Amino acid sequence: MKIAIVCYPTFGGSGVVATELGLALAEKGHEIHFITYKQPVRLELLSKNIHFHEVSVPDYPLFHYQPYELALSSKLVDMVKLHKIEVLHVHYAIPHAYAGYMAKKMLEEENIHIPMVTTLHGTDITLVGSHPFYKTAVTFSINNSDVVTSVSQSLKEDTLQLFDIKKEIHVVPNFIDIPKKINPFTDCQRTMMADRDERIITHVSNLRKVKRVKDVIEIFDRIQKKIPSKLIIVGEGPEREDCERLCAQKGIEEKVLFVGNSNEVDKILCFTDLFILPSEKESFGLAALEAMACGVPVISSNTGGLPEVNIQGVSGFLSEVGNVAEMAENALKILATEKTLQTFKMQAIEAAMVYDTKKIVPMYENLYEAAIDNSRIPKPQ
Ligand code: GMT
Repeated sequence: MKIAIVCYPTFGGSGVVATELGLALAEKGHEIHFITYKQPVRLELLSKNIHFHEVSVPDYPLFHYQPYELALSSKLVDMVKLHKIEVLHVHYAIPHAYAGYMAKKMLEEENIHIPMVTTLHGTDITLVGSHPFYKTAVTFSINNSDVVTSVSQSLKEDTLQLFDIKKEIHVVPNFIDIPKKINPFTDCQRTMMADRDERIITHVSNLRKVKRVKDVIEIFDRIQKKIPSKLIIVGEGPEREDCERLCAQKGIEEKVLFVGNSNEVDKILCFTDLFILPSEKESFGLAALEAMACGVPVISSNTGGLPEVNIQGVSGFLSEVGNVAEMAENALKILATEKTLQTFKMQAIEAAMVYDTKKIVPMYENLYEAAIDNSRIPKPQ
């Protein structure tokens, strides 16, 4: 199939999922066209089946806000015609589903019928999409997608509760290439990060309020009082400065490393003993799944889709949002002995296997095929 993928090219989870999906589909022989404003961070243009088309929005003094949706929908029309694209897959409803719908309509004028698959990722529904400023347009673009998917059962339920949805929502969970994750590094360079007797604890996110990064520090503070340990915080975002200040106030700044955005998350996970994700909201928690696939147990909140990924007492533990005392206690349980830690590490990998790329990507292929078949059937006037 010839598939166009629209996504955010940055470090966010939705862009990562879209890129990994495109790469997996290209490996299976599909022709993939990424259409976005910058080359996605995880995209390597080394395959004949992968194409990248940049959307540019020229500056103009009249524009207070740049009309990105307009430029994107025009680009989509041009690329669909030029490359004979058969299906459009937009990731993150805002504004991609809206721009995709406009492209579809423009193409219909020329008698080209292309189905649009919209994947809902989380904040496009829970934090941003349901805001009164966007809700009408988001509802419209979901209801006018040919196929709608959500990355977890929990996100499907949130969408049905927050919006007036007339479409079926298919749950297609996020995925991970497990064989690529298991022991990819022979030398983990652990000693560069911590002393031999220290445990390494990691958090990866875009350091926004919703991730509750201060809770990560509170939990770590309790852990480091009981066992020698280091905390690595990966990612950039608005909470970073406050969190650095909090570490200094607690006198633990020497034990906490803020490493910024990284393309080497797998390397960091390779020497990590425990992952912490105490988010306020989390539609799925791709970061937790990535950790588990690398054999790292997870301490998380029990919000949103996290209980679908992190299995209580198996791959780690879940607690109510904000219950840092219980999260720290559970972390100490996992780290108590080498034997317990190894058991949780093995169990984390096993739990991650449910979401292996090979199991999930065919779900998207089936939906594309059905959508293409359906778009060929003339609709009643
Ligand atoms: O919150 C983020 O980390 C970014 C955000 C995004 O859309 O890029 O992530 C959302 O989508 C991810 C991929 O489907 C999910 O794994 C995250 O749970 C989800 N974030 C939230 O719901 C807060």
